[in-house]
Amino acid sequence: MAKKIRILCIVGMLAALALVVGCKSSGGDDNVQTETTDAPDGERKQQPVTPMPTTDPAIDYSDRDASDMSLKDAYSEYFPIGVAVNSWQLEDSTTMDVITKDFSTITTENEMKPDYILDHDASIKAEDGMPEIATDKMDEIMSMAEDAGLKMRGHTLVWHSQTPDWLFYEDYDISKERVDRDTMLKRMEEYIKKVLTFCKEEHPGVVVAWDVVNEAISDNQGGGYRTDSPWYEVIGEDYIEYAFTYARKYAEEGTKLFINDYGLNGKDKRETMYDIASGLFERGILDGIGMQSHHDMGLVVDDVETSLFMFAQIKGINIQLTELDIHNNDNSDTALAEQAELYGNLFELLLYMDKNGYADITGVTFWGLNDENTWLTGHRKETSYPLLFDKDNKAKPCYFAIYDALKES
Ligand code: 9MR
Repeated sequence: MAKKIRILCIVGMLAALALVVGCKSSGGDDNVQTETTDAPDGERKQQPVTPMPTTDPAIDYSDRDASDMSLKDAYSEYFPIGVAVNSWQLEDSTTMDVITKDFSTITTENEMKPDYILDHDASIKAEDGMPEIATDKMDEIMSMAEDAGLKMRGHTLVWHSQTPDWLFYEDYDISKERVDRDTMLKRMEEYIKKVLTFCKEEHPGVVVAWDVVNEAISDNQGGGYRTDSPWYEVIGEDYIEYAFTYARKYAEEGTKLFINDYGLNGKDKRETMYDIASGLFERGILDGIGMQSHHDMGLVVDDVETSLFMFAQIKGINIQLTELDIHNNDNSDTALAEQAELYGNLFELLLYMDKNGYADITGVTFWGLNDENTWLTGHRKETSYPLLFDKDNKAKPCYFAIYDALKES
């Protein structure tokens, strides 16, 4: 019954979105790094949406046992379930058992970012003046993934952060001038070529998706490009197009190429993302939109729905939740039950969209394995309990709620 009403609402919503997708966002930039789950200006969706069936927060999950359960198996019909990891976790056999039981893909939380891959000394010495990469760590991680039967999301090639400053300077020396656009484009191409060729030749079939460009959209009102990225400053706004052109040229056939960002449930970033992604998708150089999905307990699942419907207007585009977590500073049973309800509702939405063909959801990755190892505790400067497992890798209520979402939808 609720779903019938929902379908009627969807028809209305699609019509409203058809109007909205014509909107253009303008420029602007700033350095805000935090996720916004709501539209910054309090904007809400164009049509009221029927509330989804919710996971009952009163359910007592304490007697549930996750030992015979597997999220990746339970969701295998719909989309892969992934987790962000660090290499030390892959080296630890107990942790690896936890990872392989519930997840089929991994993303390196840091170790495949330019800061970790680019080799300054070797780049300075390179006779052709092009950037050199160090592949040992990457090789190790990809071998461990391969041995464990895990696929990988590559994260990330072109980003304003965790990319060494020297990459943008003459002779890789920050006391000199920034290089010109043409030199930077050559450096970009060479970097992308070296990383993707290594993946393709040394570990074929392991990396199934890449976040080619990360966080290119401004947090400013109006959205537009993040103009304080060194990539933007040296190359100009078409750096995104070039990055995807090179990535497509050198990536293994079948690797899905994503543009990835946070705060995509806010109107301005959502619309800018739609504009950028639709152009690149039409040209065949982009396959999908990565919605990072760093939420907090104020998550409004309806806002996610609005974004999914808008992005899915780009017919055939993949949508992945690439860095999912829900910040929660309270480890009480009540707070964990509320968090479980949010996670449950979110997954009911994802299943609903995917099952009915309203959006092609091709993966959901959690940004960390357990509450002990979350970036949020440092970032928020308070202990955070955002993930599926507690510090002892015991499944939390949200784990069971995500499982139960399969029954609800
Ligand atoms: O989780 C990552 C953390 O360990 C790093 O210190 C941080 C540095 O910026 O990056 C974190 O991962 C980010 C991801 O690469 C891109 N989206 C936002 C993530 C959280 O900041």
